[in-house]
Amino acid sequence: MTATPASAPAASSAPPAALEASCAAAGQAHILEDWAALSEAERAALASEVEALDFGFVRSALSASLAAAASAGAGAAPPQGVVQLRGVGAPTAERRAEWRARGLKLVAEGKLAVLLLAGGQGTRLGSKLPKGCYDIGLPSHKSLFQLQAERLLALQRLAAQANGGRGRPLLWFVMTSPFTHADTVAHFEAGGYFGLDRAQVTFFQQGFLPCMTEEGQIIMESSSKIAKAPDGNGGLYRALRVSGALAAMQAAGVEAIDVYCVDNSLSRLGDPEFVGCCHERGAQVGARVLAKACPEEKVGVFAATPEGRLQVLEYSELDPAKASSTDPATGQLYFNWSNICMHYFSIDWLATTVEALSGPGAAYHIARKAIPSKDGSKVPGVKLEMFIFDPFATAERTALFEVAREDHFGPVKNAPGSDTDSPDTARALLLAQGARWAAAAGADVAEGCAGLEVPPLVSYAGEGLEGLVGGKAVGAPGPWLLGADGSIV
Ligand code: UD2
Repeated sequence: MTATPASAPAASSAPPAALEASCAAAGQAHILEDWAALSEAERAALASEVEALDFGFVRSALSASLAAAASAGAGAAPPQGVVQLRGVGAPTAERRAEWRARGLKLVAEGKLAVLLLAGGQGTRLGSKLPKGCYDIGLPSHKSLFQLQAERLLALQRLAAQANGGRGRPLLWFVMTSPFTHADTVAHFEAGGYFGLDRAQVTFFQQGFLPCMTEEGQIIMESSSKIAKAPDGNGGLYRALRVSGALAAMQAAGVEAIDVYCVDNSLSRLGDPEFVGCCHERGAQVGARVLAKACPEEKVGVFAATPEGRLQVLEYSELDPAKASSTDPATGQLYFNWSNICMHYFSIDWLATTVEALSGPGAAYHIARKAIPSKDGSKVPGVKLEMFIFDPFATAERTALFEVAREDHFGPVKNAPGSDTDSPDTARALLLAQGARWAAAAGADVAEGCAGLEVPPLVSYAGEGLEGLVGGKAVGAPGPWLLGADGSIV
């Protein structure tokens, strides 16, 4: 009796009747057309992909998206710029201290949760692993995930200290995708959750949507694989319902969440000043914003809808003339506030939005792409993705909170060696921030010093360094790593 090699076609050549019926009923019978030639393993993989698909949802998503795209151009009034920060402006030190205390109290009472968007494929970076696993080359060689885990733990400790030494664990919800999930969980397991209690970290997966022709035919990547892509960072809303993560937040008494991007090396996740400000104002949606570096900077910008609601325009949607137009009253760029994908959502607004966007009829952005297909050719098709800011216009109460670029935005988007948004530029920003913090705490930082890495567990946002570095020399060239004992190595 010889063993059947895994790659040989299996005995029976017909697909299971139920599988065949569901594909046929959806007009997608071609998905199984190569079944007879597939191995057992390939058949199992294809069957589980088909079972995970909600054909009705996919069909309604495509038709709603095509309809929305068709009507978007017709008659829609042009967006206006957001010429003033909604109610934040230039706060006094006292106001900032009040917001910080309020934010720390929310953390200590378990009313704030932090949500990490980590489902993106990070193709521009060129790394095979999820972006959060990436080592941007700091002296400690910590990954982005580890830096963020330690920031979360540092914030949790600060909140407890500010509230009588008592505080709840700060819950961290990490959204992955089928492309990043396994490697992400493995990284956390290998790192022992970086000092966090495993129970405070919840991984949940966003969905994927099949790549299709405009007529709705699902494109096969191979004989046994459907061509698919993550459903965008706005896939968060459906994932929160389907995974049960929203229900878990509500059960835990969470009142607001702070959302950030895995690829922002400077992400001050859970920033108590920002969270405290949004909570005090009763904001449903809040966002940290930067003044644009220049009109042509490639970031999304905040704008007002004709009804005065909040929206984000991606740089691809803003023509150069509009991008460089200035408000005569202030001389400021009319579209001045750039989106760094660092958001605050009240749990009530989030629950309403999840309800609205995770059912049939939700519209997605349509990206028309040449999709690699099973016969080696590229098929003209569409990818559907939702952006996290798509539903912002439903919020009546919003807050845009200006932050300093050098302290809050260090994107890692492009491959090493690129001159913008690369691991090198992110590393330089982090090291420069640590040097600034040390100088402010009384250290003597030499000219030409390449910077100082201040680990999050030593300081979350530059606080408490006087006793460690006051009066010390931080020499050139460096860069250096600050130890919890005040060592600079
Ligand atoms: C995002 C913003 C853009 C600007 C820029 C600044 C969106 C849609 N665009 O553009 O306005 O703020 O960042 O850096 O937010 N992600 C998922 N699942 C997905 C796709 C992305 O979790 O299916 C995550 C990804 O892991 C990252 C974040 O969303 O944490 C933004 O990723 P991106 O590369 O899609 O967005 P980008 O940089 O083009």
